[in-house]
Amino acid sequence: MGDDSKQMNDEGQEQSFVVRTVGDFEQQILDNDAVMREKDALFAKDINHDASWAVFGRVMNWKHANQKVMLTLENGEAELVWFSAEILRVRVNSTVVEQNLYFSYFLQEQVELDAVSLDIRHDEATLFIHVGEYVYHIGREAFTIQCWRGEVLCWQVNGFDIREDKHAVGTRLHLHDDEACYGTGERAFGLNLRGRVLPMWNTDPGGYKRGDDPINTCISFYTGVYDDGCYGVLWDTPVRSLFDLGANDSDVAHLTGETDKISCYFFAGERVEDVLTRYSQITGSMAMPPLWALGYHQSRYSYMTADEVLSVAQTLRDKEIPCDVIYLDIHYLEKNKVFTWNTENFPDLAVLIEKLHAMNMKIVPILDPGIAVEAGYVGHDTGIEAGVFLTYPDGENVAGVVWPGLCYFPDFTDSSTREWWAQQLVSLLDCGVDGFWNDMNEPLIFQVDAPPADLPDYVQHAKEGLGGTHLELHNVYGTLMAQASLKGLERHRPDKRQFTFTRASSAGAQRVASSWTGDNHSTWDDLHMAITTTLQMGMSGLAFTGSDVGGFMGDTTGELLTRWMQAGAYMPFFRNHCAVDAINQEPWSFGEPYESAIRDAITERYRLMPYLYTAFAQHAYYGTPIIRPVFMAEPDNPALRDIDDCFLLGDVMLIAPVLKHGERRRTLYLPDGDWYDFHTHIRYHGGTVVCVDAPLNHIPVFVKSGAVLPLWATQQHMADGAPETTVLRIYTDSGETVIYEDTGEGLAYQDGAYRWVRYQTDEVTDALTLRRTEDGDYTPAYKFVELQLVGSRSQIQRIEVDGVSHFDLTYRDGMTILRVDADFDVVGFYA
Ligand code: MIG
Repeated sequence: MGDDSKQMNDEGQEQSFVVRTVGDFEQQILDNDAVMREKDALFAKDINHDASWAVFGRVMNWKHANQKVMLTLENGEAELVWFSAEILRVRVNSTVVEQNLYFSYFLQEQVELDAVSLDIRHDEATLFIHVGEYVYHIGREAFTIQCWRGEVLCWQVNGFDIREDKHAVGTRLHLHDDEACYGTGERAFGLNLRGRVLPMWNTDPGGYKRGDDPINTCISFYTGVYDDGCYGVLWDTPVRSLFDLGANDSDVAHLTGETDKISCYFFAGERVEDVLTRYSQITGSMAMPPLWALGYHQSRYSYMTADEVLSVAQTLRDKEIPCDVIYLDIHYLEKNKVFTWNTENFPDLAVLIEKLHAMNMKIVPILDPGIAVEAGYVGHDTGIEAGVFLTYPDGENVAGVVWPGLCYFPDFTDSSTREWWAQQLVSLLDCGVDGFWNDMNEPLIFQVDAPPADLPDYVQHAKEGLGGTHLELHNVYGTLMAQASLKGLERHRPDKRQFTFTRASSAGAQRVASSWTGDNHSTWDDLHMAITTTLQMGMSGLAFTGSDVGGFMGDTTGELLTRWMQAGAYMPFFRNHCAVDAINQEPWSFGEPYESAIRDAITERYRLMPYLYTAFAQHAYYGTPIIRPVFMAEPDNPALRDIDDCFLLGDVMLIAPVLKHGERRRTLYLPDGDWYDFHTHIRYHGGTVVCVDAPLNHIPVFVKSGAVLPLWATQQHMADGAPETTVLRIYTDSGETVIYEDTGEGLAYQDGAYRWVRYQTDEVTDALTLRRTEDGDYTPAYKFVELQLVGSRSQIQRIEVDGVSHFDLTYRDGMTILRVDADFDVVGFYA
């Protein structure tokens, strides 16, 4: 393949992957195509998507039991269940269906009901269901639901409807005039999705550009934000669906799915954070990742030999560029076949990994789902024997061409298939790999001279014994593959935290994997999109996400790489990765001044680790995104809802990446309140547009006044956890910051070994008080903290720590500095 790809490279980067690789596979694809056309003739259904729609009609009857209300409708039935006052599940179907047909992969296994009581009143036209502070109005003439808290927050126009052929259902929701819409997974658009039609169908476009849609991960959940509040809707089915968020009718969101029944969840809330927390109560949360997963990751397609892997790792160490993880892309495999490796180029995988581990470097290999149709190959033989592959309705295995050539595809919707997959990973795990990278799992198959294709809708899935079609289950394929890989890891090292990430996924995937935003390009606009797509994934419940830093397809430049590394250093998943034919983009590839600027950016991330880790914990415990749209800092300002060229990291930082070639100043809107420049300590008034310096060696970063930032000493990797001393950088003003701490590895946090430390600052004339309180059952190893006070209005002369005065203060870079015991209660700074 190596030579082929070189030659193809000469044809230019505009060509997509798949076209360039077809030479290898063309005949196989054509032969297989003929088979697929035959199956189509037998099994493809002719569906008239233009058939007319009907509503479910009048409420004929209702019953009430505990937290549930059952409605008999003119054209079907509905069931309403309140999981809390703010979370309502509605199920609607045209005929009485078995409840297990609502089995959902999106939900966490145990969804707890808050005990709430329903107080139901009614008049001729409406049922009024009082739950806590909310009143839900159910229209009786035409079944519709409205949610009120004082005023109406969210309502259905037309209730639910069903297409007459019973092959599609839908619901229409009112969109407020000023409403902005977020979520729905990865979208190569701007942040606010109002006015778009968004297909729910995981798709690999073979390299995407702005406007391509859908792409690899679609999540059928959106949040509407408007002046008086917000709400979220989870369309709880992976079936091929469409979210029209005000495109056809500007004040209506029309959600439709190709099924005859629907279950959906409505989440009410005052703030976006509330809606996302409630969403995570239903769909589950991310487990705390190992600290090393928050480090810098170095990848490319592919490091070709064990020696190359070692030399990249060694160069990172020699150049003191912090890094925790290095990657093996498909060239480590024997002829691209998953579960094998190329023993010529990787003669002893276990020894390679031992050497990397000795350098405190982790290693993560790629996994592709396609299993080569080749007798004698372990994946094939064991898979056939265990009967794990997807089939046509006639029982024949479905085949398609991907990297190993003609392949079968495991049916990950079967627990025994996931078991089989986990088992096949043991040999890799025994060599010491530290995590898994799940690729190609939309899933897709190659075509000749065309973008990748999907498996046919009528392909059969086990769906945990319930049975289902690919139309219904395509969108959970990626998540379930990641779940199977996770199972392999958990089995092998049950006491550790796990790291897996995936290209395709779905609602709830945060329970099993993190993700990356697929095959972008090395352009400035893609750097901008990296922010948007990562923000959007955070608004979709899957916040541990990042882009291929530097860009995947095409050649990056020193400046673009530097700016992307600087932005990526503040994003959740921080991995540099590029395509097989792209020029090298390791941190040193472009020499100075880029190399130093990149080293500084990565080093800064490692210094910020305890703060970054807190943002991860907020996601794990509360479903709050790790990086957040700027409007969340000033939710009442409707003008901010489209901003996606800056982002918030955690509660108190704002990042303004440079997104243009040659730019050395950056203009941005700084939200209300005062902010300090993280690099210069200059204080700015927010609530206005500012323009600040953005030299090549850093991008603008702001810290909210009154905040306390924990910082660690520079480290080259996370293997040693927290250093002995932590810095607390205090930004003069009054405010509050919360910091999360635990062991950084291992599962003790699940038994309560963690704590939240609250730092409260109060500024009065000539003095600032810092109060520290902690909540939780964990004591970290560090014994001291170095207090660094930024921005004091007059020279600090004395610092009082729990009643004891200190005059031996250090002054550096405009900061007043003192080392104190880590468990202080109150510190006073006095002029
Ligand atoms: O068809 O494994 O998105 O990150 O380097 C390409 C090779 C297959 C696509 C992934 C990319 C990876 C590449 N893969």
